[in-house]
Amino acid sequence: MAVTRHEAVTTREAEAAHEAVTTHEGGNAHPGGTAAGAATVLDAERVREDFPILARTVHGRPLVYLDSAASAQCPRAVIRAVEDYQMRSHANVHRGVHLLSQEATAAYEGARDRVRRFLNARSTREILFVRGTTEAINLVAQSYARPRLGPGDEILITALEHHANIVPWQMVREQTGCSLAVAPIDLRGELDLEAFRARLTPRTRLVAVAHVSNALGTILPVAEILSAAHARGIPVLIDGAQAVSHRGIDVRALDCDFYAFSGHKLYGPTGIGVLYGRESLLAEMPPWQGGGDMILTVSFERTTYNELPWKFEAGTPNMSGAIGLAAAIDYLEALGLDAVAAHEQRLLEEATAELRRIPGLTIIGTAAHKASLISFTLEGIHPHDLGTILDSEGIAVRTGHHCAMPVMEFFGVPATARASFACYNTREDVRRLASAVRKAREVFR
Ligand code: C6P
Repeated sequence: MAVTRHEAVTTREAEAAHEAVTTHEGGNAHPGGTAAGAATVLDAERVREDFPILARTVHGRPLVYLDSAASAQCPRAVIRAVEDYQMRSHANVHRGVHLLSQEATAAYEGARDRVRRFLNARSTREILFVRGTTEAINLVAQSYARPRLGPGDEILITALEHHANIVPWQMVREQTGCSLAVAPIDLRGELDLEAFRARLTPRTRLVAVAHVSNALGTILPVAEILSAAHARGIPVLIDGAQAVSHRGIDVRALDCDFYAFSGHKLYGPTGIGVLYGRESLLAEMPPWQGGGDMILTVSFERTTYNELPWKFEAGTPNMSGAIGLAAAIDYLEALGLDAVAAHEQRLLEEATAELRRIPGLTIIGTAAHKASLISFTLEGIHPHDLGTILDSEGIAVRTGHHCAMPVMEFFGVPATARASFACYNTREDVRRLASAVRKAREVFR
């Protein structure tokens, strides 16, 4: 049966991924984490072989892909899982009695359980498939915040949020008359935790914060944020778009209320993402979109809604996306999140040191705890021009405001160039980035 075949494909690829990790001190490499006391080292050259796109050239040069914070590349395991589903089992889910529909349903719901295990959620009722982080946050805004909030109520965010964690709350503000409070950051790009705590008031009804800033790399102290908010009985949404590929997320240990992420930043397909929600909260929330699949019964007088999680999934869902996402999680856990994180942190340190040596280069975002991305400016060169020169060298970085215009305003820059590092990047990539930036500097002198 095709469902079994999916499993066979992902398991085989996951085993291959496993070989890319060597374990020292005699321990075994554990998917999803490192055995206590064992240090795993990722063989990035071997990992690269799993990502077909990395073999291509750009403008005649071997590709150096440093834009994984925007969208990470897909390993062959993900491409194959999607292809296999489309070639063998594709049909609409939850609807048909025919075999293909049953296989598609089993694979789609199996993917939901894979995400549940990845996040260590209690139940698949807490795992909603959405288009991505943006849609997840909009769902909470419209279904949790909008019906509850009114004038006098406040939503608290931070000054380093992505637009996806600002604009949905502004829309709720317009719809309900509530207000939006913003906790400040400092010049390193770190959240001022004392100021954050001071902004929690009896009016605060919801806190929404990034786990990792996409523009600065800052890792936020989410445990402290959660305990401060929960001490006042305030629920917390965490925007995990930039966190999930770099660290294991345990929603039960975190005790967060909502956690949002996108598949395409986790080596999965685009158009699929996840909202984790605490079941007691989701159960009380009305559906936010109406249509097929989210109902139990419909008459012209009255509709009754489906159970969780389907109450929040109106219409035909993204089956192949969910299946691809599950394969991406298999792949990443077989590499080992600890091994990947350690590898990326080494690259971050090396790249930071290399770039700091370049005259006129300023790193924007120097928090003590950073995920593996570096935002920077180069004196006398607009980041877009810099990006174009790097592209001509085969190096893909993102340039612009990174959908975080308030962050750019805070640091007084129109834009930055951003290099982000993933499991498949190497020291050679860092070396080529630094040498291309130096070359750009010469061009504009
Ligand atoms: N950041 C980046 O290059 P979507 O587009 O829904 O998958 O994710 C939105 C989003 C939300 N929060 C954070 C922290 C993010 O980084 C992103 C996406 C990309 O930084 C594209 S702007």
